[in-house]
Amino acid sequence: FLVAVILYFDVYAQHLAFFSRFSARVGRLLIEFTSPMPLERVQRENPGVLLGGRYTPPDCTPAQTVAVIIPFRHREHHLRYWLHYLHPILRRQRLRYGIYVINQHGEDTFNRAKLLNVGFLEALKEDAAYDCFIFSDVDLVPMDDRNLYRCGDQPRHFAIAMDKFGFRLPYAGYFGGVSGLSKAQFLRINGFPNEYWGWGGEDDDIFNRLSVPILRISLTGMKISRPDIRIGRYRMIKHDRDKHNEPNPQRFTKIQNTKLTMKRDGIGSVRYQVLEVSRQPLFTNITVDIGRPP
Ligand code: UDH
Ligand code: NGS
Repeated sequence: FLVAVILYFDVYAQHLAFFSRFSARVGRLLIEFTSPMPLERVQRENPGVLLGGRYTPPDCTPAQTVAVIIPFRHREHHLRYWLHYLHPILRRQRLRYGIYVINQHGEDTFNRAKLLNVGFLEALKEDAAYDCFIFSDVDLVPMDDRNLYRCGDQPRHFAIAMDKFGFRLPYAGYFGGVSGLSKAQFLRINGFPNEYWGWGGEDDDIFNRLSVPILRISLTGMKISRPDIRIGRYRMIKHDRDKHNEPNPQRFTKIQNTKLTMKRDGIGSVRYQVLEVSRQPLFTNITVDIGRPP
């Protein structure tokens, strides 16, 4: 009997060890962007990911369904690295998730926050079960898989220690790069602004939305939650400034007025036209006409 018990635990331990090789989180990761990354390789290495970039863990029932939203135009090269690194991380984190690349059509001025609003609505059209939204730039890869891509009681800022800022927060109110809000948190601030055309300020506007008291009743603003500074580390893929995403000269005045503008400018007022939804093996690509600055 004793032998049988010992044998049983031995087999069980081997089983665990076998599984953990594929699925346990590992902590710090080695991230580099030098070797070429063909999409076929990324597909081959992620056979568990379903069409459209959907994944459900086979061995547990996650509490949340996470939509990862990526604002995008002309960054195919970055997207391949992002998919290569993020799919295995999200899988190890046992998430039920989908990846949505929101591709701005045409060559008019880029508008990151408006694309994120579109991503929120379009992901929900794909699957009404999404209750957590992670908004990620295409060029940011976490260096530690303990930085969990899920939502909590408070809005979450994930990219707090980027290599380009010396692995520190550049300023206390920084909310750029990668952030996450539950559906309820997102709706409570009327989503993101649609009126920031070009580079800069839209993330500060989102920070203001989260931080100011809402309406005049004493609803205090929400409090941003962040991971430990040793865990929220990121590598950014180096790149030059994109065309048609010049610094927006209006951004400094606009972020002074968030409290006034957020009621009329947000998820409730976003206008756009979806041109194509294409379910790729590792992500869903949504090409959208979001118009141009007035
Ligand atoms: N994005 C695109 N295409 C564009 C512009 C932006 O996909 O043409 C997306 C992409 O997800 C990117 C995000 O929007 O990660 C944020 O834009 P960004 O990468 O331009 O912002 P960042 O602050 O860089 O990272 C600003 C230019 C820095 C130039 C530095 C030159 N050494
Ligand atoms: C601030 C910008 C933010 C931007 C941050 C980091 O100054 O939108 O720098 O920029 N705010 C304004 O311009 C009002 S970065 O160093 O990543 O290019 O996210």
